[in-house]
Amino acid sequence: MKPFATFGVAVFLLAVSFSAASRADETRPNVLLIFVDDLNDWTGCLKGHPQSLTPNIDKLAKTGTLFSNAHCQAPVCQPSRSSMLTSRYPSSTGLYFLNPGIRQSTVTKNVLTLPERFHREGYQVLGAGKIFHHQLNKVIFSKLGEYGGNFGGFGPLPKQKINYRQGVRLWDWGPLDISDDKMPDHKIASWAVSKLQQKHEKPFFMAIGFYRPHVPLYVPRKWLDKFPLDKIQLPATTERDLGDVSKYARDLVTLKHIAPLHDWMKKNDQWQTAVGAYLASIAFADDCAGRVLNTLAKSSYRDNTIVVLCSDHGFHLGEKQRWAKRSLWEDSTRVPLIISGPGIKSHTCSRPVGLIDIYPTLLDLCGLKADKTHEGQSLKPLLDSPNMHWKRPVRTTFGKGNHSIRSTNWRYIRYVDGSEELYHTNRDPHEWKNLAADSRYSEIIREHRKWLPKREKGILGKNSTGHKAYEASSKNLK
Ligand SMILES: [Ca+2]
Ligand SMILES: [Ca+2]
Repeated sequence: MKPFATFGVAVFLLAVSFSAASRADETRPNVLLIFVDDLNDWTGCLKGHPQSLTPNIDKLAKTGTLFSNAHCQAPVCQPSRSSMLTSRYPSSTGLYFLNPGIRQSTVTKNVLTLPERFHREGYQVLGAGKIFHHQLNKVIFSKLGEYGGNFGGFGPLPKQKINYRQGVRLWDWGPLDISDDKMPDHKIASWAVSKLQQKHEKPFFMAIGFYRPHVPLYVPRKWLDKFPLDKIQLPATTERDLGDVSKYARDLVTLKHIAPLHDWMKKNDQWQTAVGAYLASIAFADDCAGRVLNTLAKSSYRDNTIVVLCSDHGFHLGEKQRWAKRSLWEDSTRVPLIISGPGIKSHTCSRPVGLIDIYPTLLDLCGLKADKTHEGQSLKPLLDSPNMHWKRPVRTTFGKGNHSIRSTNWRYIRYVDGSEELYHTNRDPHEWKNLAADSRYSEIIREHRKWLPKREKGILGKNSTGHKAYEASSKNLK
C-alpha cells in the first residue's frame, strides 16, 4: 500500500471512530428518577391494598420490570435516601437515623452521589422536590445543574389540625379545600413537565421527589372523596401479633415514637379516616407521577429514557398494632421499584433487591463504568432474566445491631440483644407467626445469619425519633 493511501485509511478510521464516539454520547439514554416519599406497597401492581388507586404507576409497571420483592436499606427517610444515593449500607456509613446527612459521615463525606456521578459523565442534571433529605437538594442540584425547588414541601397546612389535635404538627390527616395546582407535588410535576418539553443538548439525569403520601396526609378534598369512609377496608391484622417477638423488638417499635398509638386510632374511630387519607394521598401522588410520565411518553425522549420509580420505605397503618415506619417488618421495608426504558422487558421479578442497587444498575444501563466502592449490585441481569438464580438476599437495618434479611421466601430478623424472628413470607405474608424458636428451621436461620454485616459503624447523630427509640429500648436491656 502506498504511504498516502495508508494515511488516507488512518484518517478515515479516525473520522469513523470520532463520529461513533459522538454518536454514542448523543444516544446515551436519559434518566428520569421518580421518588415517592413514604409509599408502601399499596399500589395496584403490588396488591398491598385492594382499594389503592394508582393507574399511572401500574401502567409504568406494565411497560417495564416490576420488582415485587424490593426493600429499603433503612426504614427512615434520610438514611434510606443516603444509602440509595451512595450505594452504601447504613452499617457501613453510620447513617442509621434521621440525622446526620451524607456529608457528615467520614465514609460518604467525599463520595460522588448518584446525580454527581451523572454530572461527571457529562449529563445535564435536573432535580425538584425531595430526593436528598431537605437542604442538600438545593446545594447539590444547584451546583450540578438546576434545582426547581421544593415548592412548599409538606405544605400547605390548614389553620388548625383536623383529626389528630395532639402531637407533632406533621401528624394529621384530612381534606384541603384547595385545587390540585396549589399543592407542592403538583408544582413539582409541572416543573418536570416543562423540562421534558424543552430541547436538551446533552442527555439528562432528572430526579423528582414527591412529598405525599408522607404525613401530613392532607390532599384536596376530591381525592378523599374517591374513598368513602364506610367503604374503607382496613389492613389485615391479628390481635396480640407482637406476643411472639422479644420485649426488645416491641420496645424498639413502640417507645418514644411520634406517630399516634394504634389504640388511640381505634378508640377515636380514626383508623378508617387515616387509611382513607393515606389512600387518597397515594392516588394524588400517582396522578402527579402520571402527568410527568404522560409528558415523557409524548416527548422526543420517549424511546431513549430510563425511568426508575421507587419509594424510600414502607409504612404501617395499624399492622402489628402500630403506625408509620421505623420497623424491620415487611410493612416498613417493602417498596415499589419499577425500572422501564429502552430494551427493558415487561415482567415481574420476585428476587430480593434493594434501593442500594439502583445506583449500580443505572451506571450499567447507561454504559458507565461500575464503581467498585458501591455495596449494591446491578440489577441488569434480572431485567433480562427475572427468574435467574439470585444468591444475595436484601438487608434492612434499624440502628446498629438490628437487621432484617429478606430472601425470596423468608424474612429473618436479628436484634442487638440477640433475639430473632423468622417468617415464611410466602405462606405468612403478614408475618404473624414467628418461627425462630422452631428447631425445624434452624438451617434456614443459619443460612440467613450469614448475611448479617461483619462489622458495623457506630450510630452517628442524635435526638431523632429513631435515635430515641433505639436508646430507650437499649436502656431496658440493662
Ligand atoms: Ca420517607
Ligand atoms: Ca406475631
